[in-house]
Amino acid sequence: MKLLASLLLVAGMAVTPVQAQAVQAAPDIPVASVQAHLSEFQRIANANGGNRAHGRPGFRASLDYVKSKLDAAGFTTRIHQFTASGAVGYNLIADWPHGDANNVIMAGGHLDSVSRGPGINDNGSGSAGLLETALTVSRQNLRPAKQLRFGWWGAEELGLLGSTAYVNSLTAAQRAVIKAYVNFDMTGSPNPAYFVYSASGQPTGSKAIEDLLEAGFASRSVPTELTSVGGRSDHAAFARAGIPVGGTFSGAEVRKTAAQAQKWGGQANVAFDRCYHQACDTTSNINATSLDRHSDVIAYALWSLSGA
Ligand code: DPN
Ligand code: CA
Ligand code: ZN
Repeated sequence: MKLLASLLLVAGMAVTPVQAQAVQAAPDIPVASVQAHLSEFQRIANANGGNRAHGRPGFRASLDYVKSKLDAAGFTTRIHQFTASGAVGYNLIADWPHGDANNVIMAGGHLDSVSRGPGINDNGSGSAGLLETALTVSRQNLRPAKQLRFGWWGAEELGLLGSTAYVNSLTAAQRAVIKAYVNFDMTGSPNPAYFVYSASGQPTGSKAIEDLLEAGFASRSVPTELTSVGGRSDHAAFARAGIPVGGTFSGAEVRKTAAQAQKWGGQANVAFDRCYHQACDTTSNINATSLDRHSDVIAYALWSLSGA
């Protein structure tokens, strides 16, 4: 059965059903703490030529910051090294060493910025929300039924290179234990949307994860829309490997419609993120309400998926 499941996963056919089983209420992630991580990413960019890009010192400094917080909180961390575009790249993998290691729930986002700016919304926001969620797991001394694993990816901006290198480094058996991957890339857009990745837009898009993320926003009375993000972020590497995926997104270069402005507030006919991939993607380019809500949904999803 195990071998058959692995073979099917390699063939990209099997989608393991994801079971949501919230036992303990998900915590409220403190947005001030998420913002403090963003300030640190901004400080790191300022001290390293204005960016946190692949192959540049600001990327490695960002990774070292996240890793030191996780190590102090009791995570088992590992730096996964790869080479891309002639430079050494790094992914940071952090396991909460509790729960069933044969049933792993994974959450991640990219930690690199483009070279033009500090990348605070793209993707300091998702990175910081994931970090604060992980630290909350530790603070609560969570004992989930399934094992929780977090990933911070390098070289996403060059074509999902870090997440792809990580997935490619896993054996079929190691892939098979990952029952779900949820991705958080851009969660604090200044003119925000509350998008959930559409399950139908992915080879292994999971309706169960889509439903769960929608329920997370609904629990805070936030209306959502589904969006087809296709292969534009790191979930794609996991989807290609047959792992059920989902995620949330507050929008990038596309303009908010009048109907969306009515529903979510903000400005119609203005991009969700006017500073997308620009030097102005700084800590001023963050909507705190969006950052707060998306970060709370990270926790909502992980508590539920892991059977916390
Ligand atoms: N992946 C983002 C980027 O790095 O440019 C943009 C994006 C994020 C697009 C999430 C779709 C969904
Ligand atoms: Ca919160
Ligand atoms: Zn980007």
